[in-house]
Amino acid sequence: MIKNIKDKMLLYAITDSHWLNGRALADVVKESLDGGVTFLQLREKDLNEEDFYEEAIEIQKLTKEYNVPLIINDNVDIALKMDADGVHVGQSDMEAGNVREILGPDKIIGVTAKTVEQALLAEKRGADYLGVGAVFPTSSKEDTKVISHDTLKEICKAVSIPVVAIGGITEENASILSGSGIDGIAVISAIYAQKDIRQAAESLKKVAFEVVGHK
Ligand code: TZP
Ligand code: MG
Repeated sequence: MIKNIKDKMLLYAITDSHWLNGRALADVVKESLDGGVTFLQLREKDLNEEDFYEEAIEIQKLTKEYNVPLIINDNVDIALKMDADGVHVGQSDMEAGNVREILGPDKIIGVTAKTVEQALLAEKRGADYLGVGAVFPTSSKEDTKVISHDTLKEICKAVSIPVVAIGGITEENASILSGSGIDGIAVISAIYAQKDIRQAAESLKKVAFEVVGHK
C-alpha cells in the first residue's frame, strides 16, 4: 500500500463523466495517466452504486498498473468492498475518524477543508491529506465558495499533512499558487474537459512541479 503520499500528490486528477462525450471513462483515465497524473479520485455523482462499482474496478486495474493511488469520493462502503487505496470526504460526509475506524490504519483518507479550523480538526481525526479550495471560481461543483489564497497559505502552515489546492485551477492560473505551501494541484476540467487529455495532463504536471517547487 502507498502510504507515503506526499510525493504522489503533485497532479491529482478527479474524474467527471460529464466530459466523456461518448468515450469510456477508463479510456479517458488511461490517457490522463499516460500524461502523468500522480493521484486519482473517482468522483461520479450521477452513477448508481452498481455502475460506479463496475467503473471503479475497471479503473483500479489501470491505477495499479501505473502505481497511482485510487481514492473513492464519499463512498466508504465501495472503497472497502473493492479494496481501493482510500476515500475522500467533504465536510458534510462521514467524519474522518469514523472513516478510519472502517478502513483501518493503512488506507488513505482525504478531507476537504476550507478553514484552518477544519484543517486542524481533520488532521487530528487522522486525515492523510487535505483538499483545500475552491482556490478559484469553478463551475465543476455547485455552490462552491472561493477561499482566499491567504487562507490556503495559513492552512498549509498549520498542518503537517500534505495539502492539494482545488477549484478552477488551469495551466494559466496555477502559478498564482506558487509559494502557498501546497504539495499538488487537484483538477477536473483542466484535464478531463480538454481535447487532448494526455497533453493537458503533461503540461499541467510541468506547471504543478514549478508551483510546488517554489515552497
Ligand atoms: N471541490 C472543490 S472545487 C471542485 C471540487 C470537487 C471542482 C474542481 O473542478 P475544476 O474543474 O478543476 O474546477
Ligand atoms: Mg463529498
